[in-house]
Amino acid sequence: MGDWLLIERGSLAIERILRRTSLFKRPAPGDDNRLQLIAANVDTLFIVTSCDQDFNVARLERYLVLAHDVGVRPVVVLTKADLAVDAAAYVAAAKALHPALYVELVNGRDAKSVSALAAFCGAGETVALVGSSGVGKSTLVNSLKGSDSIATQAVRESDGRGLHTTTVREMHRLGVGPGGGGWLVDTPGMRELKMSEVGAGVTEVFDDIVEITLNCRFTNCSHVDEPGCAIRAGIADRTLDPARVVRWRKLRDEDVASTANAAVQRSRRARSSKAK
Ligand SMILES: Nc1nc2c(ncn2[C@@H]2O[C@H](COP(=O)(O)OP(=O)(O)OP(=O)(O)O)[C@@H](O)[C@H]2O)c(=O)[nH]1
Ligand SMILES: [Mg+2]
Ligand SMILES: [Zn+2]
Repeated sequence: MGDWLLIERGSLAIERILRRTSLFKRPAPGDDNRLQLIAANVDTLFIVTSCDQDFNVARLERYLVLAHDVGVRPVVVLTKADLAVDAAAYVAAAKALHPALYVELVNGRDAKSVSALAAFCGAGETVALVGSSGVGKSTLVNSLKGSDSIATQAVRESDGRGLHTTTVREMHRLGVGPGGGGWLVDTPGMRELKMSEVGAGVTEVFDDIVEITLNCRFTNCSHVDEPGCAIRAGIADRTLDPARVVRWRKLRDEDVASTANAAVQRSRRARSSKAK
């Protein structure tokens, strides 16, 4: 599949061999600090979530961090608009994540409804679809292709979760014609999305908060109990959303910890390969 990769290896050096316009990676599920490459050369990331219990601001922010970190344009695609009582509320919550964020509300089963997404899928464009199982990624691909060749499956009735219908990453070519010619990468629903070495992405997604920290009296302010903390002042005068600050700190701390951990593992591996 040409440039398209799914690699799971013990060595992080792979990242340096690949020269891609963009490269998604994440810590592989499990605790051994390996990286899993998700997709390369992606122009646009459709972050797919449904207008129901799948919708989760903290998880969306994680995907946004990934997209910003690799320099891919993120688009939040809200599916199952036809089933939602108040779809506009989901749109508003998604738009609040970042001022410049594209948010599209669709009924993924309806070709007309997804036509706004075709603008991102023109000739030479590659779009990867990510999100939980059952949110309708494969359904979107079918509707954009104008076919029903890709398997989809109803979500479990008891809790609305998907059944992991798509099990491997697959590339699909959109028909040539207006709004066609692009490539779609359908991916299996992700169970967890850990973050490592995405500090730049965290800074971009939370650029407003990072800017405010520049006004803290101490450059190493932890924003907990220091005097002259601009973050706490912002929370106090309600210009900052405390929940968003908490999510920022959590992502930043997670990134710092796992990045340090990955660096240690990398040098350990380098030393042991030299010793051989
Ligand atoms: N009513 C409605 N149903 C939808 C919509 N989008 C998807 N579905 C249904 O949701 C179910 C799951 O859709 P899939 O496309 O298989 O979901 P997926 O994200 O590809 O799931 P995995 O392959 O498991 O990751 C199917 O029964 C779809 O028909 C939508 O916008 N509205
Ligand atoms: Mg699927
Ligand atoms: Zn502070």
